Amino acid sequence: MSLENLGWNGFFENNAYSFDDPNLTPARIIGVRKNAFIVHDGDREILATAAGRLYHDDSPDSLFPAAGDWVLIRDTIIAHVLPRRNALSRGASGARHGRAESAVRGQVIAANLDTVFIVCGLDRDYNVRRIERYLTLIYNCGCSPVVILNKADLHPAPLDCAAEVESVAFGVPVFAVSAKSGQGVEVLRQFLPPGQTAALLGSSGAGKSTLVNQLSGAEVRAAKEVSEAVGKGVHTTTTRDIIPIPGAGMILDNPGIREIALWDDAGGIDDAFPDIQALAKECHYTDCTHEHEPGCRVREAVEIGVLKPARLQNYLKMQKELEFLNQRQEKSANRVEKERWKEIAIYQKQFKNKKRPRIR
Ligand SMILES: Nc1nc2c(ncn2[C@@H]2O[C@H](COP(=O)(O)OP(=O)(O)OP(=O)(O)O)[C@@H](O)[C@H]2O)c(=O)[nH]1
Ligand SMILES: [Mg+2]
Ligand SMILES: [Zn+2]
Repeated sequence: MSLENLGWNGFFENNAYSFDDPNLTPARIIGVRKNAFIVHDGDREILATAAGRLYHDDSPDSLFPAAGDWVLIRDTIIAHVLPRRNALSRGASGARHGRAESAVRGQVIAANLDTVFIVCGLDRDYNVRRIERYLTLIYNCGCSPVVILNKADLHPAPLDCAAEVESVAFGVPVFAVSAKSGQGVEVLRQFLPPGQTAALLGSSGAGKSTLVNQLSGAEVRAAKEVSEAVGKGVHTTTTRDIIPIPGAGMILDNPGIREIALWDDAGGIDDAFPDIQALAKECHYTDCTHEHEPGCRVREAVEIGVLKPARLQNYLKMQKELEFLNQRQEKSANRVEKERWKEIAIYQKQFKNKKRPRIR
């Protein structure tokens, strides 16, 4: 393994130069554990911890290490996280029920990705609306999606599903495969050239770890089994790990995702719904919400059967979520600003009190 095989390139090198410290070594985060990280420096794997400073520094430029990050280490300490090419983030779990503050924090699933595989089982897991949501999330993060419809062996007409997904995922490659038997898996290697990293996203049980095993030709990941004794799945993935595929790139196996909360609003929704976007341009009102206004081309398209009502509903739902998120982020920014002024006021008061000699 060399740094280049791990994905090191001029972009990261340029950023590393600025630190100009011979005691710092570049390494990539290939595994995330509870309070530690597994990093690879091109020669070996090292169990490392993040410098205390990284836990406390919440300035916008300060990054906390995530899977796929390039970092600078000093022995076993991660001293700096280098700027990211991209980062796959979602709303922090518990965002809806948690404190407002946690709601406006994103969770970085992984950084510096070349491809994101959306893995969807062709069993009860199959859901076109969820795929649309994944696409919005992935486009928002500036990553390239590929849809993998897994467990094709369990479905009577997997190609019909692939066609259905293609009709909502404009220009996105869609493949029906069986990770278990290996059928159709080989074509995925085109997205895994040496030095590139692909991440797997999908529900628990979709077959992500099975796919990693099939691609590596070895049982590198424990795949879920249903324990007869307890009737529950065991071996469900709980860690994020980047696995090198022999003779190819790297693949990041993630724990299954239950809820895909949108986080960024970087135009991903427009990329995921280019059909609605094009129709909306023709609506009578430029700020048409496509819900009740006259002269709405989007609703007309639904009426004449060109656009599926469920797709429009999904789009509007996500649109509202993003608006809500923007409002909360703005509110939180205002609060932070207010708190900063409060601190300044307290400081000024203390300063004033100090200057004045105390009279007993
Ligand atoms: N029939 C069939 N079963 C599959 C296929 N791929 C995976 N499975 C089974 O689906 C179950 C779940 O597979 P995993 O690979 O553990 O799923 P996962 O996505 O890694 O799940 P989490 O780690 O919980 O997120 C296992 O029992 C696999 O054997 C497939 O192509 N066909
Ligand atoms: Mg797994
Ligand atoms: Zn409209």
